[in-house]
Amino acid sequence: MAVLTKRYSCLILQGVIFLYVIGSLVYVAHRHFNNPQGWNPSFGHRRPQIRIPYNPSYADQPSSYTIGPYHNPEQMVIQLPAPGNTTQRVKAGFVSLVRNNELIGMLSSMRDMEERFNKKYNYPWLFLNDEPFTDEFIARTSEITNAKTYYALVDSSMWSYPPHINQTLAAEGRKLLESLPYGDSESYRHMCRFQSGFFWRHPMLLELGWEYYWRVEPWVRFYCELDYDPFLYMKENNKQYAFTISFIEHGGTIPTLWSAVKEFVRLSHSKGNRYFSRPASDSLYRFITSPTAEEYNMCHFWTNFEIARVDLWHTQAYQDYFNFLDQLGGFFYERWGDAPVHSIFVALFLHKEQIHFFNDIGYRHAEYERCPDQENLLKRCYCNPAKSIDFADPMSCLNQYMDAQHSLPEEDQLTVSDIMLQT
Ligand SMILES: Nc1nc2c(ncn2[C@@H]2O[C@H](COP(=O)(O)OP(=O)(O)OP(=O)(O)O)[C@@H](O)[C@H]2O)c(=O)[nH]1
Ligand SMILES: [Mg+2]
Repeated sequence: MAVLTKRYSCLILQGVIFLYVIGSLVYVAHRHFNNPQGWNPSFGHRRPQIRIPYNPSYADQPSSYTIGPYHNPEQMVIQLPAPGNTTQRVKAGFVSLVRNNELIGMLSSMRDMEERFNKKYNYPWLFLNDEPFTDEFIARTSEITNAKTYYALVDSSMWSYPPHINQTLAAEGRKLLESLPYGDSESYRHMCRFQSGFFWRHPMLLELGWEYYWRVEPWVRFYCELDYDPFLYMKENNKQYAFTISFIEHGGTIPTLWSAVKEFVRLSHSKGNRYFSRPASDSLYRFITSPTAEEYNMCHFWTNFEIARVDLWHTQAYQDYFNFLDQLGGFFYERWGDAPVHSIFVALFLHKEQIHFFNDIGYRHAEYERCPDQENLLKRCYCNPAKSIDFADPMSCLNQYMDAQHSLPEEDQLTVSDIMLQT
């Protein structure tokens, strides 16, 4: 019996040793194959893992770049500020009108903005909504940034039918345009009217006292590393308005906008308000119309990306312009968009040098994107210039923009008003 017990103990011990050896071999092999570089044969120790950081700043920010179109002998050279000035700040921030159910899209846009630019600058975010933001929206959007976040309600004084609007006519207008994008949408019309006439005087924005804002929408992309501050760039270069995509509007949504603008110029003139008395050659009016201003060519800057001075919209000229358009009711009877409303105004009102094209901020909204094709910029971007809406694209108005920036024809010696009043 004693002999038998001894033999079994010996067998069990041998089995344990066998399993231990096999187990050790499997463990060592597993670590080796899963981590061939990190494993160190001096048993039990691991070399610190060598991680090659994914470093997108593989090229330094260039000091300048040149914008085509290549057939245009007067290409535009843009000087960029030196990188790394992250101490000086402008009173500015991001503003987003957004719905609770667009939270994920908003986080996605914020993530890009924070990664490409704002983690170095920490400009605050202001979120606006015609309904109260949910706790989840507030928690998640404030978690994703180190910057301050503000949340404010847009009340019915800025988001409802003004008393002069005939709502039966407005409903008929929606029916007529139902085949066009958002043609039958009531909320889209409130949104466009708000973005045209109200966000810049929202009480929260006024309280923040920002000089400049950058409009950001959910589900947009920012593709390029930014080592300078676009707000500071605009301030130091006396820029009032900036865009990155210029586009041809669907004319069906704004059939009477151009005649309304002309009527506004006529009326203001008759009252002695010469808002557009700048020589036409100094303005960007050729971006939006022909030399004689007969028709609107439908070119506009996409406002889903917009960096501008808040007080541009506080000028008497813009307030009178907006009030006039609002009285006519085209935001509801037709479907006037904030993009053509803003673009027409800045093209007629500003000096063309006060308008800036941010070619170096790669950007995507819906299915369209802008990606710089200059080699020194592209090395800092995550986009494909072959997909960019560019000079060759019939939907783009970059050619009109560049031509308007350079054109100095004879007739442009007239003032903007002179031209608008002559037809
Ligand atoms: N709070 C709120 N925000 C809205 C409403 N409608 C639109 N927005 C916001 O207003 C901005 C513009 O609306 P979009 O629906 O993106 O309009 P769009 O850019 O012309 O159209 P898309 O090509 O579909 O993006 C976005 O930031 C939206 O989140 C609304 O009813 N309530
Ligand atoms: Mg959008």
